[in-house]
Order: sequence, then structure tokens, then C-alpha cells
Amino acid sequence: MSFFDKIREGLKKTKQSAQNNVNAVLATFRTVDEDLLSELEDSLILADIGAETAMTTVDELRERSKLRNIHTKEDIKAELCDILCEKMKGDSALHLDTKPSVILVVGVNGVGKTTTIGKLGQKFVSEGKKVLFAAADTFRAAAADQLEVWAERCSADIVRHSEGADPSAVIFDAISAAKARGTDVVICDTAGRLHNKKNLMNELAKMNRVIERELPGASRETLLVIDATTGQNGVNQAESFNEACTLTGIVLTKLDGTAKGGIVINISSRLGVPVKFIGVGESADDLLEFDAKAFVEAFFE
Ligand SMILES: Nc1nc2c(ncn2[C@@H]2O[C@H](COP(=O)(O)OP(=O)(O)O)[C@@H](O)[C@H]2O)c(=O)[nH]1
Ligand SMILES: [Mg+2]
Repeated sequence: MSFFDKIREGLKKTKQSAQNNVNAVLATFRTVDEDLLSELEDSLILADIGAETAMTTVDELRERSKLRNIHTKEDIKAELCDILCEKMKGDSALHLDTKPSVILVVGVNGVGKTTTIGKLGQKFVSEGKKVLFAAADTFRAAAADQLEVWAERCSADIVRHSEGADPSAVIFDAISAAKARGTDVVICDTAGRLHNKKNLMNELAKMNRVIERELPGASRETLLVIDATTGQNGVNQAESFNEACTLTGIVLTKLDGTAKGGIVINISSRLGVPVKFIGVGESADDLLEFDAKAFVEAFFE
């Protein structure tokens, strides 16, 4: 299945609703007037693009329609795609230039952190990289067991401690092992069960201190995983985590399970943190590098 087919397949539910809405609005197109703009705004909001983003999108469309001739619904679609791509611009690439480099994966419980780490491991190993997982979600033993299954599946190494251990100690050991073994990428799983923001900040700060101290100058990524099916709640989570640590990218999982794929546009335009990957299923190859243009095209196709 091609890359585009995968996005298309992953966005099937979104398209069944969003496309119908946007297309239904465009089907009645005669001219760009306030009726059309407000109907478009509503259909964008229904796809979870967010009220604010829908409003600024429509404002931009209004301005453009004054400057350019928009004659057909294809013209409008093209302008709409262009405006939404602009809102998502940002660097979607991972920057892992040092050996080892470190990816810290954060997010609330159940969003798909461990699964995403497994998928990333698979991707890096297939590129010929040596990967080590740090099982720093020590909250329950099952979390490390789950990561271990992925490690076996994709031939990555894993460092784990017993249940309840200090997550920063796991990361410390993982980095020592990575240095000794010539690992390319260390991917750290974390617990999503932190009770409050202060707790979360302290824990993340401690892990970051360990990485900083043990690997000064190393390439780092901090990826926030968000479940696309949680809608507005996902935006709130992103805002909290963005305050607690410096995020370098977002992974939006479970796009295959939602009719509201517009959340991708909402989150990346609101936070100014680029979406780097999208998850469209549970298996190892269901993680796609994010491409704003391909995404928007599939969205409005
Ligand atoms: N459909 C679908 N399910 C996913 C995706 N990513 C993760 N999951 C499922 O979501 C559930 C929770 O994932 P897990 O990685 O354990 O979440 P964690 O608590 O954040 O580590 C599991 O059943 C995963 O198989 C995705 O992109 N699509
Ligand atoms: Mg987990």
C-alpha cells in the first residue's frame, strides 16, 4: 500500500464525515459570499479543526477571494488546502545526528506511547540503526513487558528495572548501555499516570537532567503522543505538556479510529509544535511520517 493510500485509509472515517460536509457545502457553490464562508466554517469545526483555526482559515479565504478570482469549487478547495498547509508548516523531520541520540516519549495513559515506540524501533532498525528502548514507565510491570514484546519483534535492545523503580535510574542505565554498545537511538518510554502537573514537571525535569548530564550536546527529541479520538481534550493535554517540557514534535495516534482527523490541523496550528508522525493502526508499519500537504490533500480529496 502506498504512503498516500495509507493516509487515505487512515482518514477513511474522517473523510466520510468531513468530506461529505465540505463537499456538500461546495456543491452549492456559486460565489464566495458570507453564507458560503459560514457554512464552510461550520463544516471545518465539525471535523475538529477547532473554532479558532476554522475562523482564521475562513478569514484568510475571504481575503484571498478579494484578491484572486475564485470561480470554481476546485479553486476554493485549492485555496483551502493551501491555507491549512500554511497553518501546519513546521519541521516534521526527526533530528537524530549524534550517536547515541535520545527520544523521550511522553503523554497520558493509553494514548499509544509504547506502541509508537515499537513502531519507531521497527522503522529505525529497518534503516540499519541500533536501537535501545528504556522502559522508564515503571508504574506497573506490564508496561515493561509490553515494551519487551516490541523489542523482541523489531530486534531492539531493552533496559528495564523492576516495578516501581525510579524512571530516571532506568534512563541512566539505558544511556550507559547505549554508550557501551554503540547504540544509535535510545527511545525512552514514560508513565502517563502522573497525578498533577507539578508531579509531571518534576519527573520530566529529573529525566531531562539525567539525559543532559550523561549526554551533553546529544541530539534530543521530546515527542508528545496524543490520541486523535480524544478531540479537544487532546489539545488541553498538549498545552499542559508543552508547559512542563520543551516538546519537539507531536505524534497523533488512532487517526484510523476517528471521524475527526481535523484535530491534527488544530493541534499543530495552535501549539506551534510540528506533528512529526501519525498513527493509523496497531501494527508496526502503521506509523507514517507526517506530510502536511499529503495529509490535507487526503483530507479534502
Ligand atoms: N487503532 C489504533 N490503535 C492504536 C494506535 N496506537 C496505539 N493503539 C492502541 O492503543 C492502545 C494503547 O496503546 P499503548 O501503546 O499501550 O498506550 P500507552 O499507555 O500510551 O503506552 C493499545 O491497544 C494500542 O494497540 C493507532 O494508531 N491506531
Ligand atoms: Mg505504555
